[in-house]
Amino acid sequence: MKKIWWHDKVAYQIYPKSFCDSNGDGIGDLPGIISRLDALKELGIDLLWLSPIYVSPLADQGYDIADYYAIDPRFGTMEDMDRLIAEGKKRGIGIIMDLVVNHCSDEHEWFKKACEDPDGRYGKFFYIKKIENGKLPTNWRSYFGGPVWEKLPGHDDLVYLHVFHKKQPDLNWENPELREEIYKMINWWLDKGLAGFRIDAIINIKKALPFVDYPADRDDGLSKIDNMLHEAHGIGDFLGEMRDRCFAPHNAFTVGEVFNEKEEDIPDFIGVENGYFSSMYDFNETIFGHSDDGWAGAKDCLPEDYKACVFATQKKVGFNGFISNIIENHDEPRGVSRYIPEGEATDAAKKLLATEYFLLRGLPWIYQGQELGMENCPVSDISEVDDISALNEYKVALAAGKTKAEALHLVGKYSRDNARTPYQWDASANAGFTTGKPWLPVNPNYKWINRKAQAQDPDSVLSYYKKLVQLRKDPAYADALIEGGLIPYLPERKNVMAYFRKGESQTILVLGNFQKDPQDVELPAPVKNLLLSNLPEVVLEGGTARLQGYQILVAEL
Ligand code: TEU
Ligand code: CA
Repeated sequence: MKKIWWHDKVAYQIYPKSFCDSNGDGIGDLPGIISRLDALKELGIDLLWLSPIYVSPLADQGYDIADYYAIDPRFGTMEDMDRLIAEGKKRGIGIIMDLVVNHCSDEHEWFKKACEDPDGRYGKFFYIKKIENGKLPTNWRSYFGGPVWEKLPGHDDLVYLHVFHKKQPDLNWENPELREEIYKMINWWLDKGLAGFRIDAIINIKKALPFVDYPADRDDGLSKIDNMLHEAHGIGDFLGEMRDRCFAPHNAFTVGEVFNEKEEDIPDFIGVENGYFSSMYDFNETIFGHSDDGWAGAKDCLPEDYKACVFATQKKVGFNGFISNIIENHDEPRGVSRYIPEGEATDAAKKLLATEYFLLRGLPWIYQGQELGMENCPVSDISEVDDISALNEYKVALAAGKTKAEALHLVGKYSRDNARTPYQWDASANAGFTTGKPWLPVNPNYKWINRKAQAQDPDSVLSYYKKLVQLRKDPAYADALIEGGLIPYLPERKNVMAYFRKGESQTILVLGNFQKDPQDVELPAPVKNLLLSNLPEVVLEGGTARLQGYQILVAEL
């Protein structure tokens, strides 16, 4: 198979606002990131995705862009950005930016001009409709709650579409003039030396036409966006055009944030030959347990559920491309707090989870702080919560009959703030993130979960991640661990999560006991070479692995 340059890489996501603050204003920034590049290189990072840092009112923390060609002063300057790209290149780290083109900010000049002249060129960059007989054009529900239609400022008879926040008006991708503006911007950034893009919420750019209502799924009479997306066809026309006009000519790496994909589309999305994107994220375990009733109806993702979700994606994708594997990102709670049963998130369990996802077939992504085993942050009052999605879900939970305490517990469990508390660098004030007042409080556990303490501890979660990265990058095992296939082993065994990585001439077994109680597991073949374990003692007796609680081993057979 043709070797693809990024297949043996390791990727990392930074949420700039919470990573490292260089000037004491409590907000992470580009100079702060540059100052920490050596730490990322030491971890073994090759690709670095930054969540948005463009000019923005931060209504959705930067996913509401008011100027695609400028860096928001709170994060730094374009010179800082150019320096980051250059310093990254020196260290062999490619910089990936966030491409947010399903919508822009209502403070973007395009939208301001649309308000001045809804029938003019810029009015056609958006979905602006007349209110007929006092009824909104459709009954779709925004991802952040409420109707997707908002009065167009200055026009009582007109509304505009926003599938996310009302400060995020959707861009009309049916309009070729809008698409030309988007492609021009993408190419401008790629010409500056970016390695590529993570592509935000991209499945939403193709709406089912004509706009109609869908069956209400709650007593607010609204219908979740997924119901409309299910009827939307033809997104490939836009994605193929964007690839051909922008990504392919620059040989750019792209990874799609794709929810609600249609299974038959996957070969077109990330097929090795000419997919619309280089890769896309596996969100199967991320969306497990979601309910039409919001967080009030959500189900926990237990080890057996996690295993089933991960293996289902591996089976679905197979050799049809190279999926991107995560346990968390800036939109999700911390992985170790979500996929390890409550109260059992020991270092051993965190290392087991790390091993299980990191050695899957695909590109592994580490989200900032995940390499330290950072955990969810307790919430004692709704006034502490920043995340607009969590604030909406709190209201939905109350409306569903939950008490304030129950609704707050759900926020603590699922809020995106869990991933957005400042990076825990050391045990000094504010975990070394800032000398000022952090924009979001630091998790109080920074005193014992922090990078400085772990860097000096050979048994720390951080030291273990470094071993995982080194193993995955060891050319001796690339045959199995990079291009090899994945075959589940004993999938029916409760709380055993095990799989083969099978190359042309090499087989590696990943064998994990995903529970706190010990259990014996028969080995499929003699162990030729024990490559890694998360516990110091590995007991293999006559073809049986006697695994302790949350013990995992990686062995060449
Ligand atoms: O998220 C897209 C998205 O649909 C899901 O992440 C989810 O619906 C959302 O996080 C609400 O919980 C992307 C970005 O990752 C997210 O941070 C932005 O809020 C969103 O798009 C809008 O740009
Ligand atoms: Ca700052």
